[in-house]
Amino acid sequence: MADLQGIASSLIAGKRDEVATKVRAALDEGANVEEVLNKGLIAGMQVVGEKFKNNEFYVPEVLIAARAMKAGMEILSPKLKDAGVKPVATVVIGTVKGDLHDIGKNLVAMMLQGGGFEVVDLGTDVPPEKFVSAAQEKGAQVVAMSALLTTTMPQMANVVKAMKEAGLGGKVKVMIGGAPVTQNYADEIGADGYAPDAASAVETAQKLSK
Ligand code: B1M
Repeated sequence: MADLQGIASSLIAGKRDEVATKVRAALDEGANVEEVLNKGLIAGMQVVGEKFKNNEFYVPEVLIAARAMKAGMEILSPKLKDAGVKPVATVVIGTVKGDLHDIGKNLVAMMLQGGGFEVVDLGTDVPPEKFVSAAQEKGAQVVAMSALLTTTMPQMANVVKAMKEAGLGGKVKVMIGGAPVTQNYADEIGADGYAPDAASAVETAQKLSK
């Protein structure tokens, strides 16, 4: 039987080569591609998220685990496409205009990928119109924004406004986060969701894309 638990354990330990070897072995043994993703990689990333939330893991451990996840995904992605496995939903993510902080945003993107989402990462300093056009082009269900500066937070409101003007209001959900951002602020600007950390961001995105 394929060692799916072993894939998860190697991912949690951040062992990139081990994850790749075990994913290949599982596929060679005829394991179902979706099962390798869900019970191996995603299951492992879920544990990483929980540990991060509980302060048992810090940013470096998450980044190393995410790198191991990526190694597994590189092998699995073409097979998933062949098998017609659809992502949970598509999320367009970026750090808002004027803001160059991307460590937290990258963590959120990685955790979302780990949660089975297709993630379109627009990078940093992303103007409202770029969020809008990417959401339209990619047929995204969620637009996710990060801001680390109190001076760039208002850009989030500008994106919400631009999305409404483009007719995406209510159709494409908006979630926001970043150190100075709060649930109150999300309510104030009419965002659909807020998450305080990368692991909770996956839960929020799951709720919003249902
Ligand atoms: Co800057 N910086 N920085 N900085 N920087 C802060 C944010 C600051 C708090 C430092 C301080 O003064 N104490 C301060 C902001 C003050 C404020 O506005 N309240 C600040 C400032 C002022 C600046 C500059 C203006 C400094 C200057 O030039 N005078 C300048 C601005 C540049 C710009 O953006 N235009 C600047 C520049 C930089 C660097 C380039 C040097 C570098 C960024 C490198 C990079 O990101 N590639 C940097 C850094 C590293 C920091 C600190 C030290 C660390 C930020 C970080 O990466 N944290 C930061 C001080 C601090 O926080 N201790 C600071 C780790 C990261 C994992 O956490 O990003 O909060 P965080 O992400 C978390 C959650 O917030 C959440 O999940 C993540 C994981 O749990 N989250 C989301 C984030 N996005 C989310 C989205 C979601 C959901 C959850 O849904 C969509």
